[in-house]
Amino acid sequence: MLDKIVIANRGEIALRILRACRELNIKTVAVHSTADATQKHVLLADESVCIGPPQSIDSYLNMPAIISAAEVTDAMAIHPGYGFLSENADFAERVEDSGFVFIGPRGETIRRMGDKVSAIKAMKDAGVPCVPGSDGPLGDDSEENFRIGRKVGYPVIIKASGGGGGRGMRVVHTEGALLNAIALTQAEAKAAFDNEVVYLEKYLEHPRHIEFQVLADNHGAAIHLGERDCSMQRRHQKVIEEAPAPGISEKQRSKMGRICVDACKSMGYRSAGTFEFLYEDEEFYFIEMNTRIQVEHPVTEMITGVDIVRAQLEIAAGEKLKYDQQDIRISGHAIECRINAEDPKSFTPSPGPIRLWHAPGGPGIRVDSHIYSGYNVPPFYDSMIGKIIAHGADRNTAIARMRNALTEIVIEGIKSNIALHQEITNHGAFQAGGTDIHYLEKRLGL
Ligand code: MV4
Repeated sequence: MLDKIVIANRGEIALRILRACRELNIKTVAVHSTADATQKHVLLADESVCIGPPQSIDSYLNMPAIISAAEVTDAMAIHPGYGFLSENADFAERVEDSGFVFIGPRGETIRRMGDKVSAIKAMKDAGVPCVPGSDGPLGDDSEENFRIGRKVGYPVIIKASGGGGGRGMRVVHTEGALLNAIALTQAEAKAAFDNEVVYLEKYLEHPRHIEFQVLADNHGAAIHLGERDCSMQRRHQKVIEEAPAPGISEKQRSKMGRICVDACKSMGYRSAGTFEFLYEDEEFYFIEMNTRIQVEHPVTEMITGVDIVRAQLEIAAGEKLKYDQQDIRISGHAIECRINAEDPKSFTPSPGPIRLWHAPGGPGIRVDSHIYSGYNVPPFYDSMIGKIIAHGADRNTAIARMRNALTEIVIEGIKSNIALHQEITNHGAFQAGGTDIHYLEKRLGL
């Protein structure tokens, strides 16, 4: 096993990684900014190293500072969590070139999946269903681009290959708007990602966002842990996730899961990963792959009993997967509400001191949060301060437990989105299940 690792993140995921390490008797090094010295995981870690001032660019994104912290503490590996450097291929390579294990896929895999054109090509070659489209970069031949647009059929969407997660995309409704949209998206992509490559897809108007969780070891084994529905979102920020996805049959799950597992094997994938799909009219269309642990991993843990962070650590230590696909059984239903320190009306961040915090509890309730009474939410980072996860034998039980949990929470000193979660979970459309990616923004009147 790994003897000591650096946790190169903050907040609830840093605490989640620390807890997995303690279970496995792995020593922990917390690296933190000057604003984060009193974070719960910093206080609990075996060692801590301050890596810089509050701004992420100077601390959590500072590669030499993080690698130096691993060197001075004699750690063996670095866990990047999510966000920050987690999907930075150069960082993964620099970590491994410095003699440490990067707890995630190989740098080369991160790079291939980070470039959306090459990710889609790899998936198509591996037999994963993709959105009909240009099957590669758009060139500067207008007639050829018109031909692609006509073949795919309007509306279409132009996406930057260097984008992802909702950045660098433009919907085109008519042929007359195509060339201008391509030129604009190329210019924005060049400025934002220093990569002007764009591609075209059929624009799906009312899809759901359903993603499959996979685990792959360094010995050629791979399994899937079923899917999550992440359609409840606002401005590309997920608000509620759940597993399994309402209305997906065991037959569809095992078919899509097998396709993802085969794709992992064909590209030599390693560690935890997620295949993101749009789901419309009973069909799945691959859009992106995430090569990191995700915020919403707990809903999958609750319905499978698999500790995904522990599995990442075991895989990084060179161990074989502890489960075959036949060992994975989906049990019940889990829902996660992301708790943000934000204004309930304007959604602007609401940092500041948490005067009082009472966590919810009871059967099937899990709280992944680093906050405590007296903790100060710094203004420099993401406003998510924790996640409530409710598990139950069926979806209605999970919803009932979540609604109870939301009424139990006491949080004073900062504003939060608890009331929004109550509104959503009390509403018939959510209770029926299967709302699309536009549902929440429409309800909020955006
Ligand atoms: C799409 C799409 C419709 N059709 N692609 C946005 C984030 C990025 N991961 C991909 N996105 C989309 N790609 C085609 N061909 C609609 C979206 C989209 C979306 C996807 C998932 C979750 C929320 C979303 C919100 C708006 C648009």
